[in-house]
Amino acid sequence: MIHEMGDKAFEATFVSAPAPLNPGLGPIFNNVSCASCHIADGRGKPPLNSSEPLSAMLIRVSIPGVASNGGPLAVPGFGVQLQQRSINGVAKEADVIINYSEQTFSFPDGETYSLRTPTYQLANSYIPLPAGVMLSPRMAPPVFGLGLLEAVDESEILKFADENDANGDGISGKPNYVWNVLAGTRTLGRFGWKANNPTVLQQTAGAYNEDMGITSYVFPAESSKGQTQYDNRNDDPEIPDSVLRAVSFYVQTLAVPVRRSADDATVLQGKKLFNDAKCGSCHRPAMQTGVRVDFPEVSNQRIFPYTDLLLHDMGEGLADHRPDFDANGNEWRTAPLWGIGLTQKVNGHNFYLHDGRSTFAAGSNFMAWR
Ligand code: HEC
Ligand code: HEC
Ligand SMILES: [Ca+2]
Ligand SMILES: [Ca+2]
Ligand SMILES: [Ca+2]
Repeated sequence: MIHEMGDKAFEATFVSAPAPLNPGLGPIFNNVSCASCHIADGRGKPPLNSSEPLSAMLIRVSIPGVASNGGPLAVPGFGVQLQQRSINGVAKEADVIINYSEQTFSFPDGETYSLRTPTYQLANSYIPLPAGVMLSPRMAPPVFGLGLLEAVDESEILKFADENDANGDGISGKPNYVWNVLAGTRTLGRFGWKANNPTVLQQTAGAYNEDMGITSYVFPAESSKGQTQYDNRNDDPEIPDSVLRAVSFYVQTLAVPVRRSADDATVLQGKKLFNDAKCGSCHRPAMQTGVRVDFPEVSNQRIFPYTDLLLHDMGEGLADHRPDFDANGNEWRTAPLWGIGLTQKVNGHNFYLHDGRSTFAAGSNFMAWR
């Protein structure tokens, strides 16, 4: 029941206030609904060239330094997220222009993949951007199975942490501790490409606030407050608590796709390669969820998310050079791999990683087994 209410709200398109249905969009925003970025509860698609507008992707911004909550330092006049769209009569913050240089590589079996290196530029900003602005491009990730990841006890996750590689296996997973708005302190981060968000509720409220310009009880101030775009409407919070809670519950209870073709020879070969390459030292196959008395749906289950929810240094190639709480500019959260083999089917593309730069051939052996 709440799940279905949340499902509808996840798809609801917001419009600028006043309006009879779903008002409050903006004044500045990235997109108009949750589902416009998390397409079919799956992932977004990056622009393919510099003339395609940003849609299911957003750019976090900050300047060097640390905010009082330990997080990124806001860019004066822009905050910590860039909104490249706005309602009528209001200035967007800036345009984002993406350019790619593309290189093709081959796997040992001859299958090819390409890696595109994107560069990002901001143009037409409504006021001049200060020097030294750091950009972190982020594509909308899939949103299923997150209630399960949220239910894993912190101690279970910290078991895999080995920040200084004390066990000498070359893998040094590190937890992120991030600002938890409702707790009023820093707690373990689990969500977002840098594990920069502690809970599904805060992630959801943050998405309404920054991505769509919709205020709620968790974030009651417009993201544009203090900027010239601010609308001064006395209408906050723009969604009732019940809607925020229902959407959060919807995301928490979205089931993971069932594993397919587990005995297929190609799949077994892929599994062997995955094990031989030690992918599982970051993409941990299994975890146990804790006991959540209030949330039996996700309690006490053995899950197979293929992540450790920790940060890893992925090198200069993938770096955004923008710290996010304890994550430095080279570090990213191990992306969960469950359900990833369905990306082509659900989203019609194979663009992976935080900025969607990587493409694998459709139906790649490498990916199909989960
Ligand atoms: C403009 C596109 C966009 C919109 C609109 C949007 N999201 Fe997201 N979502 C993202 C991006 C990008 C991330 C990754 C953020 C990060 O790394 O900080 C994300 C992350 C998430 C996550 C965490 C996923 C994970 O694996 O860690 C959840 C949950 C989520 N969004 C839910 C929502 C909900 C609910 C809404 C609507 C209220 C919404 N999003 C609207 C782009 C969007
Ligand atoms: C050192 C830890 C580590 C190891 C080892 C590792 N990964 Fe990852 N993997 C990551 C991180 C971190 C990301 C997210 C990087 C980003 O988005 O820029 C990621 C992302 C991915 C993605 C994209 C997921 C998505 O949702 O876009 C795939 C696919 C993947 N890894 C597969 C593998 C395979 C296959 C192996 C073994 C050959 C492997 N990884 C080994 C840490 C690791
Ligand atoms: Ca608004
Ligand atoms: Ca902003
Ligand atoms: Ca408002």
